[in-house]
Amino acid sequence: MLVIGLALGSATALAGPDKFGSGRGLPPEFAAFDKDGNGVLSEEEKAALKAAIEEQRKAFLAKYDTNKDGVLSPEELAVAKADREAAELAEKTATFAKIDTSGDGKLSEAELAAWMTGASAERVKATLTRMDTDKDGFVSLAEFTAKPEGPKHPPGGQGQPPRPHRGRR
Ligand SMILES: [Ca+2]
Ligand SMILES: [Ca+2]
Ligand SMILES: [Ca+2]
Repeated sequence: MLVIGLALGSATALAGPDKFGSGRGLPPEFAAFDKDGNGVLSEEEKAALKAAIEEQRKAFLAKYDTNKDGVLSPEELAVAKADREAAELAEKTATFAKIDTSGDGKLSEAELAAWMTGASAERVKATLTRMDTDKDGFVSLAEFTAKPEGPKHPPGGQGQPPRPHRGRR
């Protein structure tokens, strides 16, 4: 699930700062290919990563290119997108349940603080404020799973295939 995992990475980027900034220069998806663990991918490691991405791309195509013409039509892409969104939602819902230790279906500041280990009180507050769109002081599941309206994915419709990577080459 490398390609999709990369896309998911951003969606779950708020899944705890403890997983990030651990001094490693590579995101976990890439670090897996950093065999000697020096934080840089050698040509050989890059080739392995590329091969894995190509594998993923092929698997992705095989799965969603339902009419087997080698191209993902807007309709086929829509299916892929729906699948990915469902997976994202499932993942976010699972994360939400983990954070909601009281099990009341909403995240309090204290629960967020417990989850964001090492984050300052300001940062916790800022995170809460950012997600708490109805301003009731808690993050509901709907708020937690809401899609941030970002300019990252301009509504295309030109039938472009999704980029498996974000700006890395
Ligand atoms: Ca097709
Ligand atoms: Ca709670
Ligand atoms: Ca709220």
